[in-house]
Amino acid sequence: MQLIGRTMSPFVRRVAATLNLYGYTYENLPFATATQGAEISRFNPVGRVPALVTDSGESIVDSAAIIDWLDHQVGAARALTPLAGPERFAVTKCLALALGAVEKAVQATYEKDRRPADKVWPENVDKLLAQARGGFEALEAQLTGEWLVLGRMTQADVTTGIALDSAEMFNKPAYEGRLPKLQALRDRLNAIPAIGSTGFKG
Ligand SMILES: N[C@@H](CCC(=O)N[C@@H](CS)C(=O)NCC(=O)O)C(=O)O
Repeated sequence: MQLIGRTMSPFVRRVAATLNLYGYTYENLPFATATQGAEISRFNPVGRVPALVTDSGESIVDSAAIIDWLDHQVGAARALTPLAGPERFAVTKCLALALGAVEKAVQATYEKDRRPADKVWPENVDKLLAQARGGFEALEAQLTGEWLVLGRMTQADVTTGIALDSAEMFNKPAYEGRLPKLQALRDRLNAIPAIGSTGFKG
């Protein structure tokens, strides 16, 4: 399989970590969204990462669709998101918050760094960061035990840890002193080689 995109993207990274946790080997094609849009569009007509090219040559786009496909490949006993029932909803509820928060964190970075200086709208950067913090703070409030839900590591934990890593990589001061429990969870997750090894290294 081929994973398209750099693990600097939290969406790519959560797919990379999930592939590792499920024991798949894959080739990473680390195309950059800012400079290699044409290459990325060969795999995803929407021009975004990640895309996953399966062994049969099919390209699946969007981290949620890719991870759902992988979950069904490994089956209910190993899937990090339960395939059905109330347990699935418990995980997808957290995923919506984590993905929403990190989408806002990414948008804040695009707003700041991808526009000509005179076209940056600082109030919008602040709004986007406040939205990102809102999502992470809701997850912080929910974390009362070792894991977010179901008393075991699920995709909710994997994605939340990766989302927080990315948000802090983009803008550490924005989250300082607000998320101690999530930061501890993230550190424990990064100690798992399948997850920690996917961290962006430049
Ligand atoms: N919902 C998508 C979001 C993917 C996404 O926004 N990827 C960003 C990289 S972090 C991207 O490709 N941005 C380039 C663009 O939108 O032009 C997913 O989960 O895969």
